[in-house]
Amino acid sequence: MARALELAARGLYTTMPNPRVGCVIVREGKIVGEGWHERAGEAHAEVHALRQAGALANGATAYVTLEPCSHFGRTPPCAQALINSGVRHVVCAMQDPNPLVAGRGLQGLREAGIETRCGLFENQARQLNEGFVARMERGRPWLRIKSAASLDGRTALANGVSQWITSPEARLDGQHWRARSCAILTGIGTVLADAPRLTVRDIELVRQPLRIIVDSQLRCPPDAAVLADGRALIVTCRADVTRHDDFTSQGVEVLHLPGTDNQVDLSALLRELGRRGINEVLTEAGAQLNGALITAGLADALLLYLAPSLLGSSSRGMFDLPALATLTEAPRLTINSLEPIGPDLRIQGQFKHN
Ligand code: AOF
Ligand code: ZN
Repeated sequence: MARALELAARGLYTTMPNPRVGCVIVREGKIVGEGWHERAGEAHAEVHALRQAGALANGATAYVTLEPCSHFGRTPPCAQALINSGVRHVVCAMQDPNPLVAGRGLQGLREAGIETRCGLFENQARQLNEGFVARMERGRPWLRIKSAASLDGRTALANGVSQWITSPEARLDGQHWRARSCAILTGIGTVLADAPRLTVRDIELVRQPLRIIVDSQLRCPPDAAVLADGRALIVTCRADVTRHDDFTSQGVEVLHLPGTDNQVDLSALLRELGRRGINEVLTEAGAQLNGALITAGLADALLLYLAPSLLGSSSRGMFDLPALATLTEAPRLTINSLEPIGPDLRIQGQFKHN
């Protein structure tokens, strides 16, 4: 299963909106077939592995990082392919949270007389697909907030200067997190202040992540760098369609989402992204949008790069949160990892929702 997880991870940048899945077929202690899902619309992991194993699959054990599917989607059901191959045992890491499958794959295998087990390396399998799992289980994507700051948590000087606080190594690491995401989310403040492109430049991709700009008053300049080379979505409270034309005429979609106090309803936005098959969202935004996402309970994870410098308390902070009266109200996280990246420090945390 550890090997199957390794194979699954090869699809990190390419399987979306599908999950990353790996499969290993073992007979008499030897691997006779391996495969992984490469791209949505193409063969599933099991199909590749079975093809490699050929007749050797007969009587073998298949290890799959996700319950084999039972539905006719873009490809025929893998559970049936496993039954046809003559495998005797199927071990999977986790059930498929897709309501089209949800246990029916395993059930079909059992009914065909195949011995099944589920739950081996389950945590690792869920973590590899936290976006897909989140979308299937709760209807909205996994949302990761990325930020880069000085050791004292400052992201820019008081005059707005922020390039560059962290090292090129940390910025390259950030590119990997963009590449694995279905969408990059930012706010109009960041677009106006930093003119970012928010594209992936150092990793080869099937397609760029969708860039989403929360712009309640539609202040985005139509020639903003973030809108260049397609795949951008502006989310606004302004219903004025003639203003939308400035963007739609260049192929940029404008999504009108009313909210309270003329602020985009972020929860509605995330539900809409879930409906569109977005698994992982990486937020690269300023203190306002970051803070609003955390306050609304929509943030799942934090990816934080800290540079070994101090910018002082007159510099800008990372999160605009409502003033707290007691420490018990503070949003809390668990730390999942702590690693040096070049001269900087990378912290990964997960928000505790209660
Ligand atoms: C598997 N093995 O390798 C993957 C599975 O549109 P389709 O036909 O590709 O089906 C996609 C769904 O199949 C996806 O939502 C998930 O439930 C399952 N993915 N299943 O047996 C695989 N990638
Ligand atoms: Zn399948």
